[in-house]
Amino acid sequence: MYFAVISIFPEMFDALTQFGITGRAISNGQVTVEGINPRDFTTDNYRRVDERPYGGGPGMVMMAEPLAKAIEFAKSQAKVQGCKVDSEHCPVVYLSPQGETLSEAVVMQYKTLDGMILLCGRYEGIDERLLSAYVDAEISIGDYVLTGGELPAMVLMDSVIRRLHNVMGDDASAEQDSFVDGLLDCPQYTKPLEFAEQKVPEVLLSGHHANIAKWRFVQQEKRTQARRPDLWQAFEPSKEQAKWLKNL
Ligand code: 4GO
Repeated sequence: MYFAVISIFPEMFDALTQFGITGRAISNGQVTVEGINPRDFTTDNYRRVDERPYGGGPGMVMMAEPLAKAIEFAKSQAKVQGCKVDSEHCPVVYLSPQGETLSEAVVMQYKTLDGMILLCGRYEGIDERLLSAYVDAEISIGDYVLTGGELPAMVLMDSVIRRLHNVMGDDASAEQDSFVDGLLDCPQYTKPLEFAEQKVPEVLLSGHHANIAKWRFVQQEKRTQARRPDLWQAFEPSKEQAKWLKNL
């Protein structure tokens, strides 16, 4: 999968590309990340990408033209990388608080793409005409404001990359975590057997796989009811889970 990141701070993406599972997915060649700096597409001596807003007010706005050139370059690179370059196969995605909130459902859609071109704003944001002419989708990672779109872009990339086939060490582990079946995760335990006067639950030492599966599901149910009643309301249990719930 190909990711172009358009950012005046492309080095920030080292945090994603140099470490852990995402770093390995890139070394393996399963994922390609290319930083594209809109400053490289300016024509003035100062390499300016921002200007004062029409209508006045505080702060600066990113100008359309360097970003348009950066996006056009990103599209040519996406094609070199084997992407079909259209909004269906390799969309231009703008990270902003005005976007659709990222969820595991959105991630599952995005993981099927050839690639994406991620547009990271700074300052007060980007000239609206650039957005209406070039942006296919707008994503938010939550209801708060950040100083730039780079961290949200990395959040989106991480959530998509870990869902790609063969990226996680254990294929099952990506299937097990929170939200995949619509519930929060169960508690996890490892060595030692006792810590801070708390023992590991006996059932996890029993080797009885059916009992362990049931216990874990009941823990998920308890947690989800207590912490996320909205998720519990929407949850549809499997046949086996329905049976476990009846026997509580
Ligand atoms: C995205 C971008 C928050 C998000 C951003 C978010 N803040 N909640 N800031 O996903 C344009 C200039 C937006 C700074 C950017």
